[in-house]
Amino acid sequence: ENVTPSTQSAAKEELKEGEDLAVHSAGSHVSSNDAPTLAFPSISTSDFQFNHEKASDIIVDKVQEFLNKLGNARLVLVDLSHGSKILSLVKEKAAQKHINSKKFFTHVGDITRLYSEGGLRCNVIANAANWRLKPGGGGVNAAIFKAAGPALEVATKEQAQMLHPGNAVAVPLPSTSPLFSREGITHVIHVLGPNMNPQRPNCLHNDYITGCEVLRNAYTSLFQEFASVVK
Ligand code: AR6
Repeated sequence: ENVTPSTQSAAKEELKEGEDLAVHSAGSHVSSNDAPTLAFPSISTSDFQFNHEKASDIIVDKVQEFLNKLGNARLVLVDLSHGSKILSLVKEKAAQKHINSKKFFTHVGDITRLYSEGGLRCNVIANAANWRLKPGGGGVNAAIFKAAGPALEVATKEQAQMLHPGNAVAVPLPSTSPLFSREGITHVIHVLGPNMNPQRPNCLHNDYITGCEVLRNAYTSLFQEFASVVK
């Protein structure tokens, strides 16, 4: 498996935290000494077909820029498999830049099961959304709307009807949502990234000058929304 010692120990630490939590505060997933944590998927690199090398540079740049501004908050890039190319690229580039691995790390698992299956406590998750902010469509968007139940669609409509590429919107999750009660997630931040897939709306047809700018804006907007949620 493609697991570095640092991610292994981070994972162990998370599991330990998870165990403590289960013993000491069953039912409540948030305790006062928790560092605010945002888990986010790699925006645009699957269904939207954005180049992984370019995306990984942008993720690491934006993480580095925002970690300083976010106090003790943690950022976690999540993907489903150990073979994830974007996770390995980001891990490698983050290490090269000596980014603090306690404040930024990668995690393999389902973003809708971070606590229940991964023992990782995150209070906010990001979604790689579509412009209509609608459920379904596959990928992480379908998974998050399904796991959150109808409450997320209702709560999303109260915040926004649509998104422009490069923008993000934070949605407070009603306590009736299983993502709240089971996983301890209080907000979902929808992010619309640049699209390079000709089968999807607003395709940029390989214009990576615009694409990179839009992806940078998307992460800026995501991390700003996270900052205002946890402030
Ligand atoms: N947990 C963690 N990561 C996941 C999960 C999951 N359950 N599911 C997918 N990923 P994508 P995009 C990873 O395609 O490229 C949707 O249909 C995946 O491996 O979800 O921005 C929307 O409605 C990849 O690394 O988003 C939009 O129309 C990352 O999440 C469109 O796709 C993003 O992959 C957005 O395309």
